[in-house]
Amino acid sequence: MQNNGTSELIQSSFISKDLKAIAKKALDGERISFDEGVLLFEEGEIGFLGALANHIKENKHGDSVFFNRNFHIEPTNFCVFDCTFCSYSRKLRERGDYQAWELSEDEIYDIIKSYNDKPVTEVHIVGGVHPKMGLHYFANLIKNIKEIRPDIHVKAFTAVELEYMCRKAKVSYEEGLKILKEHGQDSLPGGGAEIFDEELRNEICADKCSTAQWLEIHETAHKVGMPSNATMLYGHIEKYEHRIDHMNRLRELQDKTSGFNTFIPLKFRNENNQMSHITECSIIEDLKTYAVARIFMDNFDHLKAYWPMIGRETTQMLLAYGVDDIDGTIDDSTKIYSMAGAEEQTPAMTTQEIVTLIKEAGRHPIERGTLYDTIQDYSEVEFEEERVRAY
Ligand code: V47
Ligand code: SF4
Repeated sequence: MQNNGTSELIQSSFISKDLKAIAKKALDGERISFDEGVLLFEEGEIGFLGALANHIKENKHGDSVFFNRNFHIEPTNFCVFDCTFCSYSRKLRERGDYQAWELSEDEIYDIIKSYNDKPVTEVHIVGGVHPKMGLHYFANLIKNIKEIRPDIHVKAFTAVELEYMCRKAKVSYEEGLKILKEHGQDSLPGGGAEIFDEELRNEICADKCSTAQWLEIHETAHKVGMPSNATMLYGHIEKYEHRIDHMNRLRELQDKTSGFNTFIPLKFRNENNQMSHITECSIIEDLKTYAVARIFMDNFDHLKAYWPMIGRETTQMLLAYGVDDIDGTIDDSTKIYSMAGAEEQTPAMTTQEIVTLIKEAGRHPIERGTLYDTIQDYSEVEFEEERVRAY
């Protein structure tokens, strides 16, 4: 089925023969190749890419846009690694810095308890890699969190944290992940992927888990029954072929395991880090990156725009470029992007605000669980006090 003018795309005289051939493939549900992905970046203008990506998105999900009610816990921002794009971490020697923290176990439980009367369904736990917080500490932490809040989905620990935990505890990834699963961890977030090209990875995050380790940890998680997400850090020193290479490696792993829930491109933000000399990419580049991701990653069901990182208005626009998910209410519980210069200094949206944001873009808001089970369809829900905006 072709809609929203997509059939005209393959007839337009402004579009090259090669792009038309790619559009036809994508519209027929055929997978596009590495070189075709690169060509989309190089030659596709945003109207063309948006129409194609939107067609694919609507075939998968109609005009639904998913969000969840969640909050983050970041146990610490002390980190043994030194990623050049990171604005968030501090070295242990910087103890006392006003922007450094390490939460005690009780502080973490108090955060969980503070949500006791709130209808959140997910807690996202990630942080810096602290040498004293190991596998058994975190396993016990998750067990206690689940005792306080048995119904909550625990999405925790990037592959970077997991690689370090397993290495220090001298267990295989499979053993480590099984221990965490037995203690109540439900899934893995997508962080730490950055950019898979080994040469670039060596330039921006040389000392943390390698590409091969990131992929192996996610493959193992899928094998032991823990689904996961995948991210890509874009808009820094990478070129288009590196973005396609990154997406291609994920597409190949997804063919093998079907364990990824969603793909999340993350725009590099340049404040307060060792890469501040790099200018942030344009909004056009954001739209292109999401659209090409939607077209290229045919075996990923969902494409997420993480609004605290990219901003609310760009998020709304991305709903026409293949995005079907905008993460959650967050509740001012993450510091990763505010410290890197994102507009959202205290990211939090009420359910009403997130629903309004989606409705303003002409879409149907659906509250989901972490694994995309529908919790509530908000398309017909009227809030007592609708926000009014003068246009
Ligand atoms: O891996 C760090 C990124 C990631 C910067 O799975 C930066 O649902 C831009 O992965 N500019 C961690 N990005 C966050 C993450 C995530 C976020 C939301 C949802 C999910 C999910 C996962 O943040 C890191 C890195 O790629 N990051 N610094 C920066 N200056
Ligand atoms: Fe540490 Fe993660 Fe920051 Fe890298 S991105 S320095 S692993 S907190």
